Amino acid sequence: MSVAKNKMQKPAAPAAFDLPGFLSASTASVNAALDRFLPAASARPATIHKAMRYSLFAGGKRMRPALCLAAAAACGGKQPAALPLACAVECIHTYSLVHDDLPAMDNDDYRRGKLTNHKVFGEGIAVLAGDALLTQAFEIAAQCRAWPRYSHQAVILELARASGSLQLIAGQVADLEGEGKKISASQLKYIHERKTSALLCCSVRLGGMSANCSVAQLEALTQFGYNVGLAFQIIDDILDVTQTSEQLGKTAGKDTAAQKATYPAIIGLEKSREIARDLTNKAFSALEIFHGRAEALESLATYLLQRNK
Ligand code: GRG
Repeated sequence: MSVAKNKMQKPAAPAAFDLPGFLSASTASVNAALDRFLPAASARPATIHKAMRYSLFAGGKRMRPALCLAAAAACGGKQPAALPLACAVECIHTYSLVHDDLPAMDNDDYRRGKLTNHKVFGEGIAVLAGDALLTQAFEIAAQCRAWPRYSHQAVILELARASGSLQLIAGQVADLEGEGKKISASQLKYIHERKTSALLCCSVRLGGMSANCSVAQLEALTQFGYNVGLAFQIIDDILDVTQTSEQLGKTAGKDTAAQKATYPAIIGLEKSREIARDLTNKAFSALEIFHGRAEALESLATYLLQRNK
């Protein structure tokens, strides 16, 4: 038998998932939808709408919307149903970055490779732009359709809980209060779970809800989101000490300068990488219930572990 014939007889290997294609398509859809949902830059008062759009369209990686759309796909959902929720999560994420960059918080000059919101529009407008983005998120989410298993109330509750004083804000408070102090690994985990993992987890859960997912699928997405979210923050901590400001599009080395507790500072770089890998493996295991239909989620988890910005 010739070599050529042998090759032809081999069963075709499943085509590798095209993550760059998925990411560029999801980013384009999310950007177009955000543009439709947000008031025009010229709408009065123009300053606030320009400021909201400035940070929202500054070139973020759009990972939370991608996770939301990928989760919807794993549950057999259609993109148009998930899109408002993907946009809502990105508005909340952007609000948190605008406020985190303020002088009263992390006091940063660069974000997403551009001057921070308050550097361009002033502190007062930056506070208001963050407030307006947070409110916008709920306005957008309220426009999604309801599903047999998930009402509007369930969707709004999901967003409110992830961004409220027991999750995102709790993480930020603990982060602020921990600056300059020696904190334990378990306190650091508390911060990471709330500051980062809660919104990532919310993103995949909302994606599942938009596909009217089963209770078991929602639980699997919760496990996936929690573990990927923690891994994401550990990688963020690692990048802060291993990458340059140019590579990150934000000031590198900020955590060390602010004497912030991070995984590399507490347990070292290698151990931090190992934990991020273990968490990603746990996230993969959670996807077994989807029997190969969660390719986009799997691919995103690998990408988030290996990213360099
Ligand atoms: C102000 C309530 C409030 C919360 C702020 C977002 C945040 C909490 C702090 C910013 C610093 C930080 C390390 C946050 C953890 C989440 C995180 C890693 C944000 C950066 O997310 P990316 O990398 O950013 O997805 P882009 O710009 O790509 O969207």
